[in-house]
Amino acid sequence: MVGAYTVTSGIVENNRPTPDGSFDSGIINPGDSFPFVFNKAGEYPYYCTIHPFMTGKVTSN
Ligand SMILES: [Cu+2]
Repeated sequence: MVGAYTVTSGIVENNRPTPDGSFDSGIINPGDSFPFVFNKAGEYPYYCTIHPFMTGKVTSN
C-alpha cells in the first residue's frame, strides 16, 4: 500500500492500539527499513499506528 507506516510494539484489541513501549519506528515509508535488535527470545507483537488493522508478530529465537 502507498503511504506511511510505523512498526510499533504492542497489541490491537477491539480496534484499540496499546503500545508496550518495546520499540517504535516512527513514520517510515514503503521500502524503508527499521533495524532493531531483540536481545531476548520471545514473541513480539507489533502494529501500524496509522493503520491499526495492520498487525504482525516477530518471533525471536
Ligand atoms: Cu500503516
